[in-house]
Amino acid sequence: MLTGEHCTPVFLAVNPPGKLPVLVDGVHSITESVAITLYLAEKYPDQVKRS
Ligand SMILES: N[C@@H](CCC(=O)N[C@@H](CS)C(=O)NCC(=O)O)C(=O)O
Repeated sequence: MLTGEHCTPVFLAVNPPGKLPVLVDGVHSITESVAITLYLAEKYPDQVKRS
């Protein structure tokens, strides 16, 4: 963000609102931090630490 990379055409092609974070996983492009967290927890359930 400090360099303005989130405003470049390459980044805006991935996430038009220009917001971070974005997770690109193969054909999937996921925005919103909560959605990314849920996606990763579902993809890697063995890595989820439960208290
Ligand atoms: N609700 C979004 C918020 C995303 C957001 O506002 N990100 C900020 C950085 S924390 C951002 O990209 N700001 C750049 C801008 O608005 O130009 C999420 O949880 O991912």
